[in-house]
Amino acid sequence: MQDKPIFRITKSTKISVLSGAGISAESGIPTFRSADGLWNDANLVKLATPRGFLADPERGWEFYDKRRQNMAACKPNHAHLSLAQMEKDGYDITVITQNIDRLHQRAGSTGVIELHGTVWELKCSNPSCAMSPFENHDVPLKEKYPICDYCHSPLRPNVVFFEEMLDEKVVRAANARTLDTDLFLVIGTSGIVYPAAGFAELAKMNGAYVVELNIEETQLTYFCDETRLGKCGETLPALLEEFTGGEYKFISG
Ligand code: BV8
Repeated sequence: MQDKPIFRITKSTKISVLSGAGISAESGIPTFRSADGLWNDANLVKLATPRGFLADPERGWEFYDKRRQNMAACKPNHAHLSLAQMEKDGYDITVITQNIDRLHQRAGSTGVIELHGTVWELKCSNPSCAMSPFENHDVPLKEKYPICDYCHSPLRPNVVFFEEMLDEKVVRAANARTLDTDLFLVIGTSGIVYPAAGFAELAKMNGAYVVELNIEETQLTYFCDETRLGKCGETLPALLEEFTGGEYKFISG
């Protein structure tokens, strides 16, 4: 049987990545839906909704402060680093991430599209307050739960909670890039959360070659051109070397 022709990456290939919690798993950040996943605890899911967080901001901040402490202690792994090196080596690559940990940026990727915001920015929970989101890297947080200096409402992490719309500009940027992509890599996501998972479907419908990297099959597997099972810290550098015909060599530093 004729082997499937390998996809060939050149410097003009437009590569986009949709990453999920699985890309940060080897860095030590827990995923959401595995056996010990965060979202198995319904009380925690509630805290990741606007109503749930505001009903108990102290509990909400306890949850997010703990995650910030965990993320601060973690480092980018070979999956994040191999994407950042690809960019440094002059390939046209854009990361669209569901993650809020900023490990892609810490690895050196730029122009990362953060679909769900980031836990390293705070914003006022009062939608009509003039205060804009700001960086905050206090680990642990200085107060039990921080209050807005302008309107004294509780501050919250600048992440997209469940039942919240994603930022329109962010969705437009992700859409535009997905529609201008030759190779779409779906890395470490269960493909359950929308609209994020929809970008993989859109890429496929738009004719991109879609490769899924995961440790198990997901609900996106059926339409992917390839699914490569294994830890993405290993499978991703290998795939990039294979698809560039060895032009690109991941240097683990
Ligand atoms: C929206 C930020 C319109 C916060 C997150 C009913 C009511 C309300 C809404 C809905 C509803 N039904 C559906 C919806 C829409 C909802 C949704 O999709 N729900 C799902 C659960 C069904 N979406 C929304 O609410 C979105 N907004 O739709 O607005 C609206 C408005 C009002 C009312 C209705 C709709 C907003 C979604 C954003 C939510 N915020 N996070 C925080 O993190 O605290 S979502 C959360 O899930 C994270 O961002 C996470 O990234 C994301 C997706 O999860 P994954 O990244 O895929 O992680 P997961 O653990 O699931 O999978 C990890 C994968 O990695 C696994 O496959 C595993 O096998 C693999 N893996 C593990 N290790 C490795 C690996 N792979 C490779 N290598 C390894 N080493």
